[in-house]
Amino acid sequence: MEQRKKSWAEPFKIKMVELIHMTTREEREAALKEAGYNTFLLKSKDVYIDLLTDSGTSAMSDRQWAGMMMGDEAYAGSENFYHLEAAVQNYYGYKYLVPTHQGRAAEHMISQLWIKKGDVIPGNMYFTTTRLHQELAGGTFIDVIIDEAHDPDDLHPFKGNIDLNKLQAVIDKYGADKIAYVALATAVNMAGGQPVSMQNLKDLREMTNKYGIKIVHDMTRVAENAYFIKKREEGYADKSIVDIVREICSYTDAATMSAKKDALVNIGGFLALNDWDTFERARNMVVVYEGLHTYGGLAGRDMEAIAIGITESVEENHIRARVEQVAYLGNKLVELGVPVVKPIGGHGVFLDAKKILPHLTQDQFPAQSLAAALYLDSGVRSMERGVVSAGRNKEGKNNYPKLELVRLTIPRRVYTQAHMDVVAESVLEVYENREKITGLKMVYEPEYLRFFQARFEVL
Ligand code: PM9
Repeated sequence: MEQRKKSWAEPFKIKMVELIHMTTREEREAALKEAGYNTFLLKSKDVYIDLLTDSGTSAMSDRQWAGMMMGDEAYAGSENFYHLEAAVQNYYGYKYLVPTHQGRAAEHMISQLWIKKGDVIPGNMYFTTTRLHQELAGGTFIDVIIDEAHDPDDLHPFKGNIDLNKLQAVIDKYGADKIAYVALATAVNMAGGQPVSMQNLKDLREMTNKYGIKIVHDMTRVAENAYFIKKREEGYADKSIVDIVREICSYTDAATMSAKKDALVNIGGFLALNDWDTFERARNMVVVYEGLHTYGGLAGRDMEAIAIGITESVEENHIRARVEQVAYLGNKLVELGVPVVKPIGGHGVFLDAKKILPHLTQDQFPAQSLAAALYLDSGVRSMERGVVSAGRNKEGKNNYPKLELVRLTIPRRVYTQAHMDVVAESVLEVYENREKITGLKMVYEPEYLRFFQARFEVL
């Protein structure tokens, strides 16, 4: 007899709830105007379902909260640091750990340590904070992700892959000694949470070894990437997520981590290294910017929560429910005919604003406008991932990314399937009234990472 397909369900039950507030359309209109049509500037109290980000918004487990009570808040040598160090060594296989208050602090350190002025950093699509730190260190990011990643409709199963021909062209043009390192992200955020295949990682390692080029792994969502490898790549169906995660990390030399995502905590991150020399320099640097090398800007209790969160993040039932919940929303929107990035990624569903609002030029900020319209409709908060996020190039001109997206990011262990249904209904409502959506003009633009604080007015 053929085996019935088994549904996934959340591998937890709810012990405590946080009440959320529903607003009227008039209240949302006022709130949006006050926020300059930027969802980052909305007050949380004015948001109904918050899909701005999966960063620091996860629900911690009772085990993690119990761990918080075991915080050893000694200035130096906190017991929790050693628990975190052991978790990083055991689950990821990196030798040395420098804790940081969040991911971008680790990006700052590795950029300052490994990038010289005039260097280039090839990588699989830019990420906002990562590229900024590379530029502040005097480097230039070069995108070497496969072309399929820039096409929302392409169904390539590993749209996060690096195009080795593109990388070879960068090596030929600049020479290996001008390449600071390859910036490799797993579950590529700006591409829509798209994974990298293990084969691509192996090939990349072989190629970089030939030239003595290092690989820095942005492992912020490595467990989600591992889930896709298990599901889609030949030879991995029977391997555990733990083993797949370790194998991924084994092909890289260093890692930056925002523990606020995969690792299920509200704050924290780290730099992980394999070479002692860089570790010593990073350990010295962290005392300048973050705090002593055994806490790096974190409380002992925060490090304990991360250590426990790492173990939970690679549990099979957890990662399956996490990624499949995102797929549930994504597939629903596909069925409703709403243009989204396909295949559905690991941490969110990305609406294709270029396709939804073809009457707006990219200078009229279609994704920003769509995110504002969605909030107005239902109080669902999303994030622009298009021309505003892409910022300006070194000559001060706007970058125009091919992908102009609105990200519906799903926090881990926070919302139910019913919330996903409400989100889908609201997206459909906005989609059906898309002709009425007008563009925006930017009336305030901060110097760095403009998407966080820019203000807009309706055209
Ligand atoms: N990502 C996100 O919402 C936080 C706000 S947007 C900058 O997706 C990657 C792949 C990330 C990331 C943050 C960071 C920075 C590095 N790499 O926010 O500094 O997705 O902990 O991490 C956000 P921190």
